[in-house]
Amino acid sequence: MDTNNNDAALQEKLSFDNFRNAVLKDYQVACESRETSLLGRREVLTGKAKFGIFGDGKEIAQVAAAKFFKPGDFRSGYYRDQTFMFANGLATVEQFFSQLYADPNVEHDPFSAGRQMNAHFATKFVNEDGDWLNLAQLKNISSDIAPTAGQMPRALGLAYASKAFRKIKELGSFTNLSNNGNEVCFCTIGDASTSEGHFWETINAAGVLQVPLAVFVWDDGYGISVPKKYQTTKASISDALKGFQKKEDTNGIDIYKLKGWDYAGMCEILEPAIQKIRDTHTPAIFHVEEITQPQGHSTSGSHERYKTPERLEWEKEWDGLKQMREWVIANALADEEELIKIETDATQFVKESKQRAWSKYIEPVKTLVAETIEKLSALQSNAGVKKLADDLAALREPMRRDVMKALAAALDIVRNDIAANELREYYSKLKITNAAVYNSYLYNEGPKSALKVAPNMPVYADDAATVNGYEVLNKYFDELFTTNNRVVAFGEDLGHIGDVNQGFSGLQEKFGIDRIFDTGIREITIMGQGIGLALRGLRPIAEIQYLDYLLYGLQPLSDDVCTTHFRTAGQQSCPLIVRTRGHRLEGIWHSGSPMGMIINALRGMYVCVPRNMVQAVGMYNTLLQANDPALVIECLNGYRLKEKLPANLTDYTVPLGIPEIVKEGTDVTIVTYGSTLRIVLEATETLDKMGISSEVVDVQTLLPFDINHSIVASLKKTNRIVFVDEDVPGGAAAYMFNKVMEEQGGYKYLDVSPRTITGKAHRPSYGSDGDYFSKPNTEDIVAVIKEMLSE
Ligand SMILES: Cc1ncc(C[n+]2csc(CCOP(=O)(O)OP(=O)(O)O)c2C)c(N)n1
Ligand SMILES: [Mg+2]
Repeated sequence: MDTNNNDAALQEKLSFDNFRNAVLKDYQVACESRETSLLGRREVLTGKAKFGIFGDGKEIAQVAAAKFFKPGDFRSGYYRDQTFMFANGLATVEQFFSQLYADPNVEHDPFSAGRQMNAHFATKFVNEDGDWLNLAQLKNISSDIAPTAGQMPRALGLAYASKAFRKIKELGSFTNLSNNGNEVCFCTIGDASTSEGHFWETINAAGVLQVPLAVFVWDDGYGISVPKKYQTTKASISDALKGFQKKEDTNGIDIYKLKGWDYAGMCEILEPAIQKIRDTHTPAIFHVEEITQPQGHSTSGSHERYKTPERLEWEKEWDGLKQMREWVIANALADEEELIKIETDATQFVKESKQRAWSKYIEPVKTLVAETIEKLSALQSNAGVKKLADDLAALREPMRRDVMKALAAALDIVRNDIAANELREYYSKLKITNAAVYNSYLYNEGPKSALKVAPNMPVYADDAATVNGYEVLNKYFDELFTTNNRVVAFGEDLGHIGDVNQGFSGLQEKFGIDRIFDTGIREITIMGQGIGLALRGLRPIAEIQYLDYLLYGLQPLSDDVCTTHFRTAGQQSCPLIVRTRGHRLEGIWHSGSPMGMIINALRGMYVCVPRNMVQAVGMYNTLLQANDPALVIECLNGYRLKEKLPANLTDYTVPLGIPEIVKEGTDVTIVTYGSTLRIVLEATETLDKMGISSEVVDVQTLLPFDINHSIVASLKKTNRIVFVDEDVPGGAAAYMFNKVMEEQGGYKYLDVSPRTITGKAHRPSYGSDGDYFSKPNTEDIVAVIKEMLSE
């Protein structure tokens, strides 16, 4: 009896000690984080870093939230979350400063290798070979982006992936990627950013889909200087969202209000709430109110300009650190002395971390400067060079660009002097090293590069069937979903009816509603759903119903997908395939071909423009073997054209960046792609009859473009070239022109001036006549080429 009592007392003491220690650890992290903000701002104001944005004021809310972030979970957040990162052991203060200094060494700034502004975090998802790590056992941070609310669509997708893993039985074996879909996506957003459409689209989709999404709104009452009365209906996001509240017999979201300074209150609400999200996949929003921002928005301005003295006073009083400190004392968890020790230790720790980060950042640059000065000293006899070396040596905080500028200037002075040969070589070598540091990883460069997929020709049986274009796709997707469990496809009208052109007809019935499904009309979050699935190791094919509506989904692609690999220095990959259909059909919004816009906005994705469905399938196969994201634009008017059905549907590949000569000729090279190719071929029949022999090149992919420079080879033969597409003047035709003339040196082989033939600047008029007079037509092409031949 006695022993039992002792045990119970001991247990109680232990659990009290554990509790006390955990609280004090949280207070310590909060203090370190605050100190990081204060010191970080100073580093910017004294010129050691360019810009700084910090998480001061959110410390207490974030140590509370971090308690419930488990291995396997994901975060999709924004730049205020340093405390959450520190509390989870996913960032150190030293790493935080390394990023502030833009240290390009990925071991120092493991979030972005100096490529991102500070407080833009990430963890590693893929290894150097492009294989996914064991994400189910890691705490995962999808790489932050600066566009406000840009994290929302991705958050939906990361949460949605848990649902996919839980529902799709074929995914059961991917235990490295998910533990039965138990992973919650923690999403953070500022109060003002909830004004963005992205926020509303995401919340609505989450309420419909029922996914494990926990949205934290850090509400400090301002978006930079604009108060929430100008941002949000009723100046309260939780009040405005009330109609979304889930009830017993409805879908929807749970809504909680928290106070950002109330450590105990937040922990109490969050523990069961996060567990409910994990268990039931009911999304929730945590409106964290009464948050402060002691240093104002960022280093770019001061908040005294827009906050009243009363507000500033209130912020001091309700500072989370102060409140937590009082709570700790009031509950006798620590005494004044203990807390002062935590606070002074924090100050010291942050100072030392900062110093370590600075020396790690500056030492390699100083070494480079010393090496450069030594190289320059070989030419010391030249007074100009000597001055350059002296100036470089005098810089207290030199940068790599100072070295490059000094070297370029020195080489300019000494010109062809052979004594400068070594210097010239050194300069060239540094250019290459710097390019590797600053310009790499836009696409996968390792074994998972789409450009490394081996080409494999389609094979045709002797009695190969001739079928409609859509049937080629339909049979392909049928085989693909049978052989590749990681593929899911979704979009508007894609599930039940099998897409508006029947590519997926009958396949939902066969493969289930969780692998092939309909979505709401919400292109931004369809892209987000794809992003999240792709980041978590699946192979989503996300559909945009018509190319014209890609514009709605373009922001997540351009800002998020295209930069993922680059901004994480290759540590995250987003192998999303966006499928759409476009080019000419009818009317202003069903016939667009805004390829110039697309290829400019989507560097970082590949852009495939197959001329028919057999080519499209080969491109899908190529992409599915690699980790690069891509857009595939099928020809809207090609679904009912007849094509021969290959026998090796899921095996053959179309290599990216390799044009195909679809008709050989000697007088003129015509470069084109997509639907226009058929118009061009029609024109060449007329030209043939006139005795003009034309060579027609299908570029097949615009990104990448003709990587082996095969088009200039054709031009060498014909000495005449014309680029044809149905984009606006100066769009993708001008891009192809530039590639061949400048990059491939095509200008050297011209007998007559090169031409572009494009659509008109306006959107196409309706009907077949509208099409004829708006887009390039056969007669226009014939006329231009006749003119070229007579020059
Ligand atoms: C799409 C977009 N518009 C504008 C900006 C510039 N900007 C950066 S932060 C910010 C205010 C965000 O306020 P809030 O969401 O409340 O977050 P807080 O900084 O207050 O935590 C603005 C307007 C941006 N980054 N992205
Ligand atoms: Mg705000």
